[in-house]
Amino acid sequence: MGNNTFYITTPIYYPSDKLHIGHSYTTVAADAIARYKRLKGYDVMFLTGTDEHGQKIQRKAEAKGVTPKQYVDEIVVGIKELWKLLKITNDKFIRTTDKEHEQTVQKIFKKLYDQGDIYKSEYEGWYCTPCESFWTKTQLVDGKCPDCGREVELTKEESYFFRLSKYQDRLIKFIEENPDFIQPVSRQNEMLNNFLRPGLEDLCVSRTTFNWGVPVTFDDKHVVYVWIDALSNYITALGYMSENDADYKKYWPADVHLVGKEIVRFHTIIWPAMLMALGEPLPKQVYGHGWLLLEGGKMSKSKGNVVDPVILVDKYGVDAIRYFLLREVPFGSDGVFSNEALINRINSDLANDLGNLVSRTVTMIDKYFGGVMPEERQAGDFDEDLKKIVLETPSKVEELLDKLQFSSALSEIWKAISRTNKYIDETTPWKLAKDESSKARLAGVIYNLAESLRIVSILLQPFMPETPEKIWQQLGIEDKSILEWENSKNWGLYPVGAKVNKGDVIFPRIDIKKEMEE
Ligand code: ME8
Repeated sequence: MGNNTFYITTPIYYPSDKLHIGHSYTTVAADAIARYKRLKGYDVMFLTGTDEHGQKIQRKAEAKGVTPKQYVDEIVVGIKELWKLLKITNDKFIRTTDKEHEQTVQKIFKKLYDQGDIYKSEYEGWYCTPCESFWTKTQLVDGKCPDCGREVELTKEESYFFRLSKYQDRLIKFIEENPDFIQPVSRQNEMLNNFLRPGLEDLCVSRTTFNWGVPVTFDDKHVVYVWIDALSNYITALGYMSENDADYKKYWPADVHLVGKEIVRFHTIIWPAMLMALGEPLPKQVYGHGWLLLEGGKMSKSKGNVVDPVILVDKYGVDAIRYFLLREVPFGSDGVFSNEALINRINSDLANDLGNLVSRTVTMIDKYFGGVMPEERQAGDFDEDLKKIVLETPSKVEELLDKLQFSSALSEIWKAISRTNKYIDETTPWKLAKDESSKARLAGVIYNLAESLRIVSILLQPFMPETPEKIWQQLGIEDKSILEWENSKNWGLYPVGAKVNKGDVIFPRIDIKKEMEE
């Protein structure tokens, strides 16, 4: 483990259906952090992937008349295309059907069995024969199968169990001693009070009622059931327990596992207990973000009330979608996704505030100075205040991004953009342009606008993969060294003599009335 490495993961998604905007939310957030850390000079490992085993996928495949592998292969192609469309810069993509992953899961299972952390017993549950599903008593609806509403029978099935209960005290101690481990803090209290302190039961980790899973090597009527298979991805992807474990040595423990709030429990109880049993270090942080809701309900693949990210990106562009996802809702909280809110954000923040600033600045250099930033310029009122606000922004953005506060970080950047727009109103360059003797002051004003945009564009890079480049192109910045992250903290690097390129509007306004009617 080097000091300069940074390992970030998303959950591995179920390829049971096409992914929706909720999955994109986690992945875009992880991507923004990965990009930010790379800009800061870290050696980043960013992992995402798919969780492909289990009865649900086996059934879906049967219904479609294909093998489970054929079924997931097709969905995974679409998922990879989606990440490409959203400009996701993951370094690896793990599939739980990868041979290396399956082999390592088998080794992990065997090791835990050999050392007594996994044992064979009986799983007692309520069985729905037509659905071939086990349910716990609390899952039943009016004593019937929650899926099909038919009668269930109390049945016993031979299963392997993981000794989760053995790790309870160590887990409580670890969480209490490491307050950063579970974030936001509210989720830490929830884990301690609702799950850990009341007591943990051992966990059923194998099944015999379906076979689409990783076989248990020493008892092949069993397949490894869900969480041991899924959670292990974070280390199997790095070559854990394999000959080529250089990445494991380099990047583990993970700096942050980003997950939705509904799976915080698995990541902060089962996963650390597994790692304790394996004698491996625990991840530094599990961050459980909130849900994107749709008209009061959670999006779900099966409900069909999904928002298709492919359609949204085609319509509004990748940067607008990424901006909206990261800006609209504070990361730890739930928030509502609506087309109307999306269009409002695009029009007010992107088209108005940012887009207008770019086009006004470039237009003025074009119109008043023949497209070339002149050398002679004069300082004046409002300059120092503008400079102060803009130069305060980079460290605020860093502090907030380090805490995964995307929305507040963007809001700080927009404060700098608004301050710059206000500076135009204060300095009235159109008036200065009328008087030849104010030419140097006019140049000073416009220079400050360009400089402010240079700084803002550097800071936008983690969030928006396309816009900064467009701004640099229009401002005629060729020397990339002035665009390095650290140079967002230095004022005065926009080059004299830069030749601007007046281009297309970077964010066209959207006619909300027309859009909502479609
Ligand atoms: O749970 N709002 O996979 P999954 C915000 N395979 N985030 C959302 C969301 C929404 N409406 N809907 C989904 C699994 N997500 C397991 C994980 S990890 C070892 C195994 C995001 O396909 C969020 O990150 O159901 C959530 O945790 C994840 O997708 C669930 O994806």
